Amino acid sequence: MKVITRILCLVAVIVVALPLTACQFAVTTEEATQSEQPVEEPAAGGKTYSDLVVGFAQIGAESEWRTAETNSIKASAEELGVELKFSDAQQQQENQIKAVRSFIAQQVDVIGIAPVVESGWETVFQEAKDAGIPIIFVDRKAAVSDDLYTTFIGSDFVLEGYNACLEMSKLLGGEGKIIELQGTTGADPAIERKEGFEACIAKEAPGLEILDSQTGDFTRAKGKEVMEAFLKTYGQDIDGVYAHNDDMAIGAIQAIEEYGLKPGEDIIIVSIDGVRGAFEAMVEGKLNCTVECNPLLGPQFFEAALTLANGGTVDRWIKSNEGIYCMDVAAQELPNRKY
Ligand code: GYE
Repeated sequence: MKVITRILCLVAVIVVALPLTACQFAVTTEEATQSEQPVEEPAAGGKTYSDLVVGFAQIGAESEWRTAETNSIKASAEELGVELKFSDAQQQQENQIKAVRSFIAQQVDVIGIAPVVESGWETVFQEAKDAGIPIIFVDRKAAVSDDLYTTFIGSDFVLEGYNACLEMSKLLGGEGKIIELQGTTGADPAIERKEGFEACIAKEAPGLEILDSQTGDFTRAKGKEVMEAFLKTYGQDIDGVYAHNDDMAIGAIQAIEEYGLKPGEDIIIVSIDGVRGAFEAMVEGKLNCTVECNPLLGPQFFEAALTLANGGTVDRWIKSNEGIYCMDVAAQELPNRKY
C-alpha cells in the first residue's frame, strides 16, 4: 500500500512539475532572481516577535480562500506572540484606506494589506511612508511606485492563469469554447489570471476560444448568477468554464446542474485556489482541475514584518510554491489539504 501511495505521489509531482516547467517564461527574469535572495536575519539586539505591533487590512470574507488566509494570519500572530490589529473592510476600498490610516495613528511597526483593487492607493501609502511605517502587500499587489511598498508576499497569478489554460486545453483535446468568470474587477489576481490564460491561448492553445467573459466578484453567489445568464445565452455551445477562483466555479457548477447539464462532463471546469470545497467537487466528478494558490501566508508575513521592523530588507517578491490538482488525485489529496 505504502509503495503504491509513493508511486502515485511521484506521478502527481511529475504531472504538476511538467506544466510549471513548460511555462516558466511567464515569470519575468528580474522578478525570479529577486525571489531567490534569502530573507535577511533581524539585527542582533533588535525587536523580537513579542515586541512587534502589526496592522493587517484584510479585504473581507468573499471566498473560502480568504477565510483560510485570515485564519493563517491570526493563528500565526497568536503563535508568535505578535500584537495584531486586524481590520475587515467588507470588500470596500474606502474601509481599507480608513484601516491603514488608523494603523498609522496607532503607530504600528508594520502594515500588511491585501489591496482589494490595484489602483487608488498612492495618497494613503505615502502617508504610511512619511510616518516611517513599511507596507507589505499580502496576496494582492497595488499599482504604486516601488518606494511605496517593501514586498509582495504571494502567488504568480499570470502563471496560474497560464497553467489553468494548459489544463483546459488538455481536457478539451485542444479545442473548445470557453466561458471565463473573472475575479473582482480591477483586482490584481483578476487582471493577471486573465492575462496568463490569454497568453497561453496565443502561444500554446490556439484552438481555445473565449466565448464570453464577465466578473463574478470571486463569490459563489455571483459566479452562479453570471453562469446562469451565460447558459441562457450560449447553452450547449459552452465546452468549458475557466473560473478565476474555486468559489465562482462552485457557483457555476450549481447553475450548470440546474440547467440540466453535467458539470465536469458536459462542461469542463478549471479554476484556481485549491480550497477544500474544490477537492470535494472534484471527488464528486463535478470540477476537473484546480490550480493551487496558497493562502497560508501568516508565517512568511510576520517573518518579513520582523525583519523590516528591525531595519532589514526583504525580497521584493516572496513567492508561494504551488501545485496543480485534477480529479484523478482529488480523493487521495483531500485528507492532506490544510485549507
Ligand atoms: O484567489 C480568491 C480571493 O487575492 C489571491 O482572492 C487572492 C484571491 C483568491 O477571494 O479566492
